[in-house]
Order: sequence, then C-alpha cells, then structure tokens
Amino acid sequence: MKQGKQYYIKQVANVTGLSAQLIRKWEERYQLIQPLRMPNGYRIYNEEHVNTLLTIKALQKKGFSIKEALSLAADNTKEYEDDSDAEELAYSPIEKEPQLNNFVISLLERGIACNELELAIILKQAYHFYGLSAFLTEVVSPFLQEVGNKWEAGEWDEYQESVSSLVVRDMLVQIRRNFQYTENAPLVVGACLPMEQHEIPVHYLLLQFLLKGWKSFQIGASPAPGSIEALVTRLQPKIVLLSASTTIPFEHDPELLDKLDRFAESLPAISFYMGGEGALAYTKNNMPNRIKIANSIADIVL
Ligand code: B12
Repeated sequence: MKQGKQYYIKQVANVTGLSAQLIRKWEERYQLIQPLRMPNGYRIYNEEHVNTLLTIKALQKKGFSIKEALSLAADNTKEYEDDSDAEELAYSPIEKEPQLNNFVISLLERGIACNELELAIILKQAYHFYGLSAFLTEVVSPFLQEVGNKWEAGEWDEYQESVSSLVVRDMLVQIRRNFQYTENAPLVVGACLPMEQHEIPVHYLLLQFLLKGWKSFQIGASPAPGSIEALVTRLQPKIVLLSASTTIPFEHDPELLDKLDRFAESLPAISFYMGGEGALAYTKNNMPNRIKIANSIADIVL
C-alpha cells in the first residue's frame, strides 16, 4: 500500500462525491477497501482508496453493476501496481480509469470549498515537485478532467468549476510569462475560436511548445471576429493553433471554418492546426482543406 497523505471519511466523501454512509456500506459488504483505523476508531484512507472509489463510481456510471465494478476496480488497481503486463491490458474490458495523485485530491478538496488561495499554493507545490511537463500531464489535466466530471454530474456548481479553473489558468499564464526563451526561437500563435471560452487548452499547448524551445503568443479567450486573422498576418508565426472545446463557435458562425480555411490557404508558409473536442466533433463532417485537425502536440510536425 502506498504511503503518503491520509484522509478522513468526510474528506473522501467530499472528493469522490459518494456519501460516507455508502463508503462504509461498501466496506462492510464487499471488503474491497480496508481503511486503517485510528485508536479512536476513525477510518483513515489513502490516495489508492480514493482512486478505487472513483473508479467504482465511474464504472457504475458506465452501466456496470456494483459487483462487476468492484471486480474491475480491483483489476484496475492491480494493473497500476504492475504496469509491465501490457498484454493483459490490451484485453482489459475497460479503459484504465485515470489515477489521481495526492496533489489532485487536495486540489479537489480546495475546489469544493472555492478556496482560491490554497488552490494556488497547492498548484505551486505540485509545479515545483513535478517540473513543468509532468505538472501539466499529472496535475492540470486530471484535475480539470475531474472538475468537468463533477460539474457534469451536478456535484459541483458553476462557481466551483469557474474558481478552480481560473486559478489553474492564472498559474499557467504566470508560468508562461516567466518562461525564458531566445529571441530567434520560432514563434507559435495559439487562439481560441470566437465565442470559445475554454482558453486553458491553449495555454497548456503553448507551454508544451515553450518546453520544446519555441516562443509563443496567445490570443485571449473568445477573440473578436477577425482578430485571429489580423494578429497572424502581423506576427507571421511558423505555426498557428486554433482551439474549440465546444461546437459553439461553429454554431454561432456557420461560415467560420470556411473563412479560416481560406485564410490559411492564403498563407502557405504558416502551418495551421485545429483541435479540441468541439473542433474534432464538428470537422468529422466538415473537413477543412488547409487546416490540419490535431488532437495533441504529438500530432504536430515541429
Ligand atoms: C475549465 C472548464 C471551463 C471554464 C473555462 C476556463 C478557461 N478560462 O479556460 C469555464 C467555467 C469558463 C467553462 C465554461 C463552459 N464550459 Co467548460 N469545461 C471546463 C473543463 C472543466 C476543463 C477544460 C480544460 O481546460 N481542460 C484541460 C485541457 C488541458 O484539456 P483539454 O480541454 O482536453 O485540451 C486538450 C485537448 O483537447 C487538445 N486540444 C485542445 N485544443 C487543441 C488545439 C490544437 C491545435 C491541438 C493540437 C490540440 C488541442 O490538447 C489539450 C491539451 O492536451 C471541461 C471538462 C473536461 N472534461 O474537459 C469543461 C467542458 C469543456 N465545458 C463544457 C461546457 C458545456 C461549458 C459551458 C458551455 C457551460 C458551463 N460549464 O458553464 C461553458 C462554455 C462557454 C463557452 N462559450 O465556451 C463541456 C463541453 C462539452 C462539449 N464538448 O460541448 C465540458 C467537456 C464539461 C462537460 N463534461 O460537459 N468551462
């Protein structure tokens, strides 16, 4: 069992969105989770327990019965303990549920309470602990994914979602501003499409570019129509990243993709990429000619 931070049942209930009563019931009935006991009888949980409960919850949401979920969650935990068994994984009936580390669990606790100051402190600690690359993949991404799950399940209100994500956004902006680069580094410009508020993916991608020796410019969330074209013409970057987490930009302006594609065609020296869940969904039936559709930085030719 992994050592590390310990949690009381109330904290586990808060983070997982399961009631303390249900967590105790599962322990008594199915013995999957066996928390330690303090001398006064209080249950003490660790990171692995929290993850197992989240996995069971996610599996139930996918339609598995509690018994199936328990047995798959036990396999999921085993697979994480022994990641070498790649062949067994390939035949696993479920995708591995992401495992949250203690930083992410602590962030969720502070997000529930909308505690901006502590959210910022934990993010900084995690950044120093992991370094930028792993901070993005191990903390920022799983935290926001879980925030989204909680918002979608109605466990978190919009205020909790927006406070938590704003603190993350501010941290990413701060890191980007302080990042040293050489003046002759190639330039990448990142932009949300007009009407798109989800700007964190753009900060995230630009930070990944900085790590690869690029310099970056970000056009803010929901830019005014025409401003992407104006700034790209002025800055003449090597690469332009366009992001749409939702399909709102395309619904709002059905001509948008065509206009941007024509603009991209007029600048053959610049590579244009478009990504994000909304862009992927929309371009399934509306493939642009010049703009390439991409899912991550790995899809981009640097
Ligand atoms: C934070 C957040 C917000 C914040 C945004 C803050 C900000 N300044 O960015 C706020 C509160 C403003 C917000 C608002 C809304 N949100 Co919101 N939000 C999220 C949340 C929790 C996290 C998004 C995020 O930053 N993830 C972290 C990044 C790093 O990961 P990523 O988004 O997956 O991006 C990666 C890839 O997609 C890819 N990528 C993205 N773009 C590009 C571009 C290129 C070129 C490439 C190569 C790759 C690439 O690379 C990124 C890095 O790996 C998600 C939950 C989720 N599951 O994603 C919902 C989510 C995106 N939101 C959603 C919704 C519905 C909304 C609202 C409509 C309603 C609401 N919640 O109030 C509004 C929309 C407003 C608008 N007009 O855009 C839905 C979208 C569903 C859909 N596809 O339509 C989600 C998925 C929540 C859900 N589970 O339902 N949201």
